[in-house]
Amino acid sequence: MSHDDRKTPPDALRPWWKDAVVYQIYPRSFMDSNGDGVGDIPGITARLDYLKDLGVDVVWLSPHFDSPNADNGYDVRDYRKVMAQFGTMADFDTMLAGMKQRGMRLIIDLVVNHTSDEHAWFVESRKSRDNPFRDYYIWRDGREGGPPNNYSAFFGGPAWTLDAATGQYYLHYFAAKQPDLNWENPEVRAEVYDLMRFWLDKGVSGFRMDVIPFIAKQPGLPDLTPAQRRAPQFVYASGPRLHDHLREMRREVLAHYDTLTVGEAFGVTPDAARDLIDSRRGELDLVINFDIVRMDIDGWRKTSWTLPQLKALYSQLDTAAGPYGWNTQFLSNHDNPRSVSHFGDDDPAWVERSAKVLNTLILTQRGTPFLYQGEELGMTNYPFQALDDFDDLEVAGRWRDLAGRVPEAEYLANVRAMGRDNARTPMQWTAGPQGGFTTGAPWLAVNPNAATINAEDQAARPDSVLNHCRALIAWRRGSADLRDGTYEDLDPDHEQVFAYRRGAGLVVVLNFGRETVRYALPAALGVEGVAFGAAEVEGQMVTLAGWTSVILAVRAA
Ligand code: TEU
Repeated sequence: MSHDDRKTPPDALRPWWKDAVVYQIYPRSFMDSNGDGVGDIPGITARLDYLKDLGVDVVWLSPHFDSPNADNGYDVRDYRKVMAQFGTMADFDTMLAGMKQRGMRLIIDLVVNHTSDEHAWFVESRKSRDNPFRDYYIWRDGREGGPPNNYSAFFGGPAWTLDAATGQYYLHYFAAKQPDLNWENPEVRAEVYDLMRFWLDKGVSGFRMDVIPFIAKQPGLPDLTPAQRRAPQFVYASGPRLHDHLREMRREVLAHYDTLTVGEAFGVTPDAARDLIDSRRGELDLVINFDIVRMDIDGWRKTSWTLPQLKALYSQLDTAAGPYGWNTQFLSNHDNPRSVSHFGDDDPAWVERSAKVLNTLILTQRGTPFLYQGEELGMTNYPFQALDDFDDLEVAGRWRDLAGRVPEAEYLANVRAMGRDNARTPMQWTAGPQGGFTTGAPWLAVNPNAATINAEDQAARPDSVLNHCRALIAWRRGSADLRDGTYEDLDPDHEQVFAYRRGAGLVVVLNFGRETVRYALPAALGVEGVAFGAAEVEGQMVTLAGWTSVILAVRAA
């Protein structure tokens, strides 16, 4: 019997997460229930019906653990404790129960490349060279009065900090307050597996794994070459022991539960990602690939992108996943600008239409869609005026490296476009004070456009971005072609139209510009009519108004 490589397994064997729609919550900015200006877990619980109504199957919750918040929770002080600002463990249990009642699952953020420097392990580790926890982290002697090698940290400066107490340096790929764990130490791995079981036993359905490819370090930690220094993530993500660690984690923990694991694959090319998500290898289920969201960034500089380049990336990712892999589909998250400002048109006259086009793209590509909070409303970047308006440590950290070499106005223009705080401004629930996010003073300013872009208004308007998302998610459930059909780009070179076939029966056509386009579909496809959306169709000719999209039913002629 011949085997068709493009077929995914029959339904009974099909993992639930292939058909799921995932929604990311950044808890600090989602909903504040107690007026302290910081989002919290009871706030999430209060909005579960909103998520259910939208059609969300899985929530990915950014870190909710006890943390001194050097990096908003991506610096964990205690993995078994809930961040006090977010509530209590009882609040967490109530939230999880509420999700289960509504048929939703929860995945949490596993941040185990590094801990906070305030984690008990590091507090011990730095005490003396012979402390039992010394080997939980990566300590080295300096070299010629400086750090052990030339690694740089993502948030500025070297990736090594000298600790006066013992005269050695510790490694941190991110901030000095985020020391990297030593995954070569079996005790560290056992601790991580244990904390994973703690949360799985509570009923969470898996993990989004923060910079997981970075856990395996390069043997001997050799210096980076000048070329590698421009993008050290590719070196940090390719330590030889990564696959061993992930397979051990699967054997020890994940194989005993029904989970979804999605690895943040910063520094992993689509081809290298293939092994991580190959279902025969038992490593990860999905990865978050950076090629699309970082297609127009070079270091800290925003460059440009074109539609043909974007299309090439979608095809490349689809091919790279191969028959045994499955992709994630997303255009933003808490580390990237708002998708409508990045890939759409956030001019007030076009923001709604272009947000609908982008959400259609996310929800109709082959793979599991991930929506980031506010994306279902078309929330935009924030009009930052000065470097001081940013809270993110990355903005100040990189500026320390660049000041004096780069004009401040130039740096500001780049972080305005690409800075992470664009995505972290509070969720816009209403047109009222502080967008209905808090009754107090928000930790980060609410976008002034909450007056016109907010959930309350959009819930009441049938043609809103929110209702478009909701309808498409519901429609997608009934479409095997959208959930599982093959992907084929029908016109890779077109500068304004993105047209692709999904399975045998559907073609998606997206207009990425303000001008109306008349677009002819290939003669070999018989157009049967509009399946979802609205457009004028005459024979092979589709007329799409500026920033609109349509899904057509087709048959091979
Ligand atoms: O981010 C990984 C990461 O390296 C980048 O996305 C990062 O945000 C930076 O812009 C690189 O220049 C993950 C988390 O998603 C991020 O929020 C954390 O700050 C980071 O890891 C450290 O835990």
